[in-house]
Amino acid sequence: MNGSKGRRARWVIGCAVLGLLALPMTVSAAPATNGVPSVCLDGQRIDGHGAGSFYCHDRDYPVIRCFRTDADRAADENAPAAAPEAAIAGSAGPASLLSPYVRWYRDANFSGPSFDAYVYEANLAAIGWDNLISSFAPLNGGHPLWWTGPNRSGTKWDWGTASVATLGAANDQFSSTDKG
Ligand SMILES: [Ca+2]
Repeated sequence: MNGSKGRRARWVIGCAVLGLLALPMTVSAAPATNGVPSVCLDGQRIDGHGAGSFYCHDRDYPVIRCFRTDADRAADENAPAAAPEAAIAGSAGPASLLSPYVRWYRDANFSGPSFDAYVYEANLAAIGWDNLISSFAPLNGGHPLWWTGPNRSGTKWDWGTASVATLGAANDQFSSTDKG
């Protein structure tokens, strides 16, 4: 089994997704630059500014994986295949072993497109989520912190480990988030 995983790791690079064999692998051959997120939808790289319309996760940061349904995202997050890929990209490989600390939503009451965050997101604009978040639910006992500016700047918001269905004055204001 180890040999099989090794072969996968060599060609699963960038946005490529196992199982979508019809995709031309050259499309996503360029690995993500460390620290600059690359956003993928169904295995194809897209403009990151559109990611707020989909169901995404950053487990393989700086590769942001997006899907058209929550179910497709869940299937990807539950699949082990991406772990060696993160190591190849020279990125936060250990993050693949972690769990998400929060799911945030575009709309109030935990509805609309959403994002499962595993890592510090210093600039939500880079992943298409600047000033969009309207509700959130901590995951795995997580304690998300929020800022109205990028890089933990501006006003800080902290609800502890509570889920928050409506953000009041903080609605559509967040530009960075991290674990508390
Ligand atoms: Ca919103």
